[in-house]
Amino acid sequence: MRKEVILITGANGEIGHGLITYLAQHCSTPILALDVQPIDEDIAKLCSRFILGDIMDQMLLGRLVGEYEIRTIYHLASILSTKAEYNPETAHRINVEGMLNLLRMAVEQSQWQTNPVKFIYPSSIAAYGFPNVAAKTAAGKITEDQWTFPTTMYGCNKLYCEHLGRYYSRHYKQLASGELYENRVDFRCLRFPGLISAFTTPTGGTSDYGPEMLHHAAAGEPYKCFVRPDTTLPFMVMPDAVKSLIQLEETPRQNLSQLVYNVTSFSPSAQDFYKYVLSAFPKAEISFDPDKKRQGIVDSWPADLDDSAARKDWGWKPDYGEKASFEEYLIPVIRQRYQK
Ligand code: AKB
Repeated sequence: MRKEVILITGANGEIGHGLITYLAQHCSTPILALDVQPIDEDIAKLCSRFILGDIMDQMLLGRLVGEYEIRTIYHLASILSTKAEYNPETAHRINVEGMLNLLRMAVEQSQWQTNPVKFIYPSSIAAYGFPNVAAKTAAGKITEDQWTFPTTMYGCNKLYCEHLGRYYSRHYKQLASGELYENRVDFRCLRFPGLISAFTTPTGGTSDYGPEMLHHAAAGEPYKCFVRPDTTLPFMVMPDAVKSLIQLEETPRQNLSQLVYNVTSFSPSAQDFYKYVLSAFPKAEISFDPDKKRQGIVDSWPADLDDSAARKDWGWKPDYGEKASFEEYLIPVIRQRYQK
């Protein structure tokens, strides 16, 4: 008998930490964690097994199909927007070919099971692209199908991977005879805003200025913010990001009218971040030193998202608005962590 598991790729990343912590407390299905980096001890102990391995390794993924009955895949592994610009072709291989490997594995798994494998994929605001700040400001809240003209390799990868998910769930090998590929894969995708965790710091992203400002201030380190004070992006704290992943996974398929959903919570400017950080850490040394090129990426991303489809179809609502995110989650938890 193969063992039933939930597979999490990119398990040692920011979302992986939050998701594994939640699942270990609330879900009885064992967690199989995969990452190219060794996993932190505190989450390793919450997993049934950790594999130090690469999503590009098809032999490894093939062996997992033989060994496990994978019910749900959270495919979190990805090269983020800033890092991807330093080596776009490598990022493309990891983000797109890695996704293909996982989708192929999910279809293969689904053929052995009564229900298709649920494939949960975090996409991003990077899938959008505005030509300039004026267009971004004029657009305000945008729906899933507006302004999908990404300017970064990461954004192009995310948008294309959303399409791959749709292809693998609805059209994979559509010319095959009989019912061989009827039971394909149950693909479900969230477009996340910038995420902020009180426990981990992001690496390689462009929405990183928000969380970096906060963590540097708490650690007593000076910070130069690489965007202008008026720069605005949508954000969400990690507990809400995890909540949205779980809620989307649990929603009956028939309630989902689309494959890709925006989710968001609040849209602070970098100046708003600065104010919250300074009120909690009055001695923080924060300055603004915009980097023209990274600023350009942030200016191409929306200031706000219309997440009404998620609210309507599966009752999405964040627990933390702007004030609660800072005052009830980020600041108290971060303060406690850095005091230790
Ligand atoms: C990044 O900045 O690359 C990510 C994202 C917005 O998806 N945090």
